Amino acid sequence: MSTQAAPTWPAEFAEKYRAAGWWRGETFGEMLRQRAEEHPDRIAIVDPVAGSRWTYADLDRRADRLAAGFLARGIAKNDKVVVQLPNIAEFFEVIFALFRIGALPVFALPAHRETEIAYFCEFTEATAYIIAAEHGGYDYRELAARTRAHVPTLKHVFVAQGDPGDFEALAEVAGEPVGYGGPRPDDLAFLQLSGGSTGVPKLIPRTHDDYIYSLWGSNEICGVDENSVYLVVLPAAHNFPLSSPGSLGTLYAGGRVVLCPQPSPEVAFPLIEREGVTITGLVPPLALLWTEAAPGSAHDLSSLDVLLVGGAKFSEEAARRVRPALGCTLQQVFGMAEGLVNYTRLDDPVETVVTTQGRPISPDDEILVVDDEDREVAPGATGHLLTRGPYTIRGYWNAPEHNARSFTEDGFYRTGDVVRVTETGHIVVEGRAKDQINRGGEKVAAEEVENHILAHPAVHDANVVAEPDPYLGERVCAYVILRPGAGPLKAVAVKRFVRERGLAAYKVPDRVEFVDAFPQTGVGKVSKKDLRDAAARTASL
Ligand code: J2J
Repeated sequence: MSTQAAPTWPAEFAEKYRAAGWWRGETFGEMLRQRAEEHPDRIAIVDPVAGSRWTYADLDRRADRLAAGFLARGIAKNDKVVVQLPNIAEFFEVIFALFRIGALPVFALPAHRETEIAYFCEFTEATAYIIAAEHGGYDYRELAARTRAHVPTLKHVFVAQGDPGDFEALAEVAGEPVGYGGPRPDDLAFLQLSGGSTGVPKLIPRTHDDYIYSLWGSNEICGVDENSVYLVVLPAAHNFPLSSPGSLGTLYAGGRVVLCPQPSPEVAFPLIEREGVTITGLVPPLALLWTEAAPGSAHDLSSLDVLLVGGAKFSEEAARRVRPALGCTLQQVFGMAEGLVNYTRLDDPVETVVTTQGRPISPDDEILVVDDEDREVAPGATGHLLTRGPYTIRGYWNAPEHNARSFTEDGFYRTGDVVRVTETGHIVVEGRAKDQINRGGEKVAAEEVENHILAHPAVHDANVVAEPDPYLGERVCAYVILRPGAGPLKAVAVKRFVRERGLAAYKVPDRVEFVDAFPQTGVGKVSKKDLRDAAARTASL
């Protein structure tokens, strides 16, 4: 596959972003080296389960040795490596080793299963796949064995933690550091996953230059510096905890990253107290849970300065409860792995913080709000959000047809979000035009789930829509038409069928309804709006 697979910024834009100082000409590998030279003994990574506390010098040395080991096994610049790790210290050792070589991590989530992993490996022609032996009661070695059996390019499986079984332990991979011609700042650093609205997930090509800008830009807005302690609560590879400002922003600033093995208050609150956590990021359902648990908690949460909430719309009432319950400043964040990230500012008035999703990081983030015909709407009116800027991609990786739909001719990304912009330039998310369900921050592409349901021999047709849920915001609801004479089918059988096809659990429909026909629009297409309305009525019964 060609290395030109990812559309990039036209030269005049790249020059502009460099001249403005947004792109600093740094790479992740050099960045870590510099920090390790500046403050070798400062703690970079805390993994409370393993009991490890790595200094910047430790992380730098580990990344170097692992990079040498990867190179010795033939993993080279531009090779793709699917990384599916829980919140463990090795995640950082692995990605910095790959960054040093210029091999590209492909960020999978721990929830992904056979279907998703096989697709990432096949589509990227990945040469290696990195897992933990077990996590959350699931054996990733079995997943790896099945994946390797039908992905011929996959030469290596490395197990970062636990018994490696038939595979190679990551701990054995280390070699003596050698020189390597690492990547350039404008080279790709990794492939991030898009929430997606199509049959298969799209991959997002991010460069060192653009991503590093989103980090230091976020650090300035969120007050992250060398004294910051960031708790990684959400899955480490997701764009939000990785970069807004997240673990990588914190490492850029020389602060400390603490890994939280799971997001419940029972696990997170003692860690906040013990490690003096100053900042973290949560999706709305978790923010609700923490807000409810904090007042009765015996743990001292007073070190927590800033709570970022984003990934899905945070309701105004819930937003108002954050400071009284947790004693910290709320920052709403509306971001996307494709680029654009908006934050409410630390000195914004409370009303702005609780009623808007913030404004862009960069003065060079261009925001357009347009109608269905791409005409700009009147200021303050609601429309589709298009954006272009110094850390927003110009196209997905190897997806020319999809890119023609998802980007305008002049390079604006069609976010699929429906927004309005206030007089102060803050964005309010009003809805969504993309065919996606936002299940408490986890994105589910309707078409992907529909395709899996359609594979059932008794199913004639299927449509998947969001239905309201008081805790998650939205849940996945499937409407199914059975084949004539197919005999009865239970909802649980459909759910089991989808799960057994090897799909992440969060994509399995929460509810399945059997119907005789789908509501139609005037032109005879299925009306998803009517299905959503029907789902909302049932959900409120
Ligand atoms: C409403 N919808 C939101 C919000 C994201 C920081 C924070 C989040 C993400 C993320 C991220 C929302 N209110 N506050 O990458 O760096 C929905 C929108 C958006 C989509 C992107 C980050 N915050 N959303 O959630 O790539 O629909 O990134 O387009 O997973 O989530 O999803 P994702």
